[in-house]
Amino acid sequence: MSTVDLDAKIPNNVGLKDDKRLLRALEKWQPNFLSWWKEMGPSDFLEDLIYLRTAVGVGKGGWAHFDYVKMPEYRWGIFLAEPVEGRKIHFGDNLGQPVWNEVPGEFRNRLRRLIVTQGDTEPASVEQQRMLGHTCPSLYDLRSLFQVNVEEGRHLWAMVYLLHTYFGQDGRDEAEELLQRRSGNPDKPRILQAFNNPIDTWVDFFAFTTFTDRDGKYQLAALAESGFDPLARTTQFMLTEEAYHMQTGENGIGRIAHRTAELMREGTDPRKVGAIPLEMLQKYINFWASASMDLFGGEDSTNAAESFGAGLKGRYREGDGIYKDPKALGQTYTIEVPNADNQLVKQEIPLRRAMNALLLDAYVADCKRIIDRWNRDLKASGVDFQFTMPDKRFNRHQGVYANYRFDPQGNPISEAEWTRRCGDWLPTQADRDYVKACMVQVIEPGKFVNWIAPPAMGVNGQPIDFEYVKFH
Ligand code: BYC
Ligand code: FE
Ligand code: FE
Repeated sequence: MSTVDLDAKIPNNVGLKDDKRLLRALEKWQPNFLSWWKEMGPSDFLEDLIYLRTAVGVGKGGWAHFDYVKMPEYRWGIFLAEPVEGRKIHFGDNLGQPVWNEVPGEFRNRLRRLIVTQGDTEPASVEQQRMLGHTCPSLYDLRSLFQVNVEEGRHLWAMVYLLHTYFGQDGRDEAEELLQRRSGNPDKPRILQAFNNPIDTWVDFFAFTTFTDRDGKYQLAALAESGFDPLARTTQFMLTEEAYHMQTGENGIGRIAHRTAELMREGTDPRKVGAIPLEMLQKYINFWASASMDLFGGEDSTNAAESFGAGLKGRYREGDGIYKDPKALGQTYTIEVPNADNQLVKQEIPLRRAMNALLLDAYVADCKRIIDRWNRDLKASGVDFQFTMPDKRFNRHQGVYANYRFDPQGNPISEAEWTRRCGDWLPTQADRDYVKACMVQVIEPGKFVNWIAPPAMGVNGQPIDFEYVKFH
């Protein structure tokens, strides 16, 4: 049982105080992280007191600690889930061997790449969201934003811990570069495209936390199966934080739709009162869902095959014994790819090469469940509108559909039709201008801007009109 050292300069449950070299390296990185936070984290609000939860343990109840904190004083720590005695690699070519507690030499580059890619998304999202505080729809939502932001900061710490501990000088260099790249900067962009897209409205934020943080859930879940045990244990703990981010998104979009439905039922045109029309919300769903599907990489991927074969990245819930063959050999996966006439033709690929496609399928099914929940509420509101999840072929820039055009139902279409219709499917500049104009800051406790309904309940048993942020 690893004990949690909460009083250390870097709170942790990895026995940092007994590893002086590692401790020194991380303590050297810490001020750089803080400078990055002050420069690229939430713009302003650094002196304000935010009602935040902080991890104080990795077991049940480890998240129960809430207090007012200034963001730069948040206790970013290093927490790994408890090790499982005698854990074995449970998929791929090394099936049945004991898990690794050191980096296996032959997989070093691949592993580092996975960790760096994961790590890069965390600060990227904080950068993308840094201006949102100025237009928050309520104090409740402002707190949620900052909760998500500090936890993404902790996710960066989680990956930097692995880089510093297991990858020597290369790892320390990579950790430094994680603080150098900048979301949307053409000279030093973040690694994955969705993390270079601007998030300058709360509609983007809620769609991002619904769809992009949910990619986070699936990627982390696949890494939590890893035969490299420190990665598995780190990502397992990160998943407990991810749940809150996705909930923020689901509730946010749900509350926007609820408010619009309420207005429509009264016979008010949402556009006349600064609310978000449902068709417009659907376009933001289409945009962020498709951008997030790109984060799964190509459907047919030798990278994915090798990561699976090596035992570095498993399938979703691989450890629950839901797959027949833990080696995934001798099976195929059918993808449909367009031919020269833009007709979809079936093609069989070895299952191992389809690991990204399998993870994407699980993700899409999950997204559909969220959309169903929004739709149930719309139905109950008596409004004749239902959201849809865009097909996995729609608006893709990675993978087998990247160079073709499809409508949101996944039917192949011509370039001309795409040009004619894409403004019906994705936010236009006019839509973005309209949504931006709706973003006005509301910070009186218990008050909400006109385009969003209040949540069903407050945070940590507090009332909805609680002072979630105390301004200095
Ligand atoms: N953008 O074999 P392929 C989160 C590259 S989100 C740019 O098809 P692979 C979070 C790829 O690198 C979760 N490049 O795919 C959410 C490769 O380049 P090379 C983040 C892309 O490698 C919200 C080439 O294309 N975690 O945590 O199997 C807020 C061919 O790639 C993209 C991870 O991503 C793209 N979208 O899979 C905060 C997990 N897609 O090698 C945080 C770690 C592919 O030819 N990463 N490429 O030069 C991975 O597992 C894999 O890197 C990917 C790509 C799944 C991303
Ligand atoms: Fe994260
Ligand atoms: Fe997240």
